This record gives sequence, C-alpha cells and structure tokens, in this order.
Amino acid sequence: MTTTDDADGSVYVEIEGERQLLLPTALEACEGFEPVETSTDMACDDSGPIDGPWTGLALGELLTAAESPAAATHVLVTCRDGYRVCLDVTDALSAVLAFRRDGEPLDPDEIRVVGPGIDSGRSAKGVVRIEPVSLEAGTDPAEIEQLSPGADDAPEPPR
Ligand SMILES: Nc1nc2c(c(=O)[nH]1)N[C@H]1C(S)=C(S)[C@@H](COP(=O)(O)O)O[C@H]1N2
Ligand SMILES: [Mo]
Repeated sequence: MTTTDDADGSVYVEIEGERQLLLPTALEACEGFEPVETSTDMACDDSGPIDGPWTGLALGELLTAAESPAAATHVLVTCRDGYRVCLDVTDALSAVLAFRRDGEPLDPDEIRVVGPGIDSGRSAKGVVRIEPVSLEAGTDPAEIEQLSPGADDAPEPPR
C-alpha cells in the first residue's frame, strides 16, 4: 500500500504520470481544477443504493494534468486498505474522483472513484494512488486487481 505522508502527516492522493500530481484530501485545497458534480445508480446487496450526489474532480482532467502517457490502456486505482481496481481508460476518462457526498466532505478513507462505466465493486474507496498502465493485448485486467486485500492472491501491478 502506498500512502504519501509529508512532514506534517498530511496525506495526498497521488496521480501518476510524466508529471506526478499530489492532491490534498480536501476538495477546496485542490487548486487549479473546477469541481464537478455527478450522481450514480450503483447498488450492492450489502450496501444498497450508492448514488451520491458526488462532488469531485474530473479524472480525465487530472490524468491530463499529470501527463498520462498516450499509450495507457487502463488506470490502476490503489486504496488505503490495499484494495486495487483496474479501470478501462475509457471509463477512467469519464470518471470523477469524489471528495464530497451530499455536499459533505468525505474522510480520506472514503474518497472514491465514481463514474458511469464503474460498477459498485470497482468504485474504489480511500484512494491513495491513480496510475495509468499500458497492458498488452490479451492481458486480463482483472488479474492485476486486488478485490480481497489480505487474501494475498493477486500479483503486484506492473511498474
Ligand atoms: N477500498 C475499498 N473500496 C471498495 C471496497 C472495499 O472493500 N475497499 N468495496 C467495494 C464494494 S464491493 C462496494 S459494493 C462499494 C461499497 O460502497 P459503500 O461503502 O459506499 O456502500 O465499495 C467498493 N469499494
Ligand atoms: Mo459490493
């Protein structure tokens, strides 16, 4: 698990690329980006409806600002609890990194990726790192995910 702590103990969300972005975990502290709002119609047997409304930053804009390589096919999202999802780049580009739900700030543990192409199980919470990757044709993106942290059954992501 990758967590970035500065000398004050502050924690960031890292957006990897040719030019890494370190985002503070409060929306009002993220300068240079216009907040966006979205709702979802996700649901899960355990959780019930997961709908927002969410306020956050357009992930496509963050990836562009971080100079994500043009060859990226997928985006890996790593969470504080070791959860890791692999999103198709198309889904990532239309997603939102949500810092607020119902107008209320989310704890760093709850900051999450939401989007029209993202199902409830891949709506990663407690995001610490967002990283574009280029997978070879034929690679199953699910193979580099970790949806049961602690079970220790997934390989390390490519670097
Ligand atoms: N980091 C992390 N993100 C996660 C999970 C998790 O265990 N860890 N569970 C996923 C699953 S299976 C669901 S249904 C939703 C639940 O979101 P909720 O807690 O807002 O209901 O979060 C998803 N994101
Ligand atoms: Mo779930």
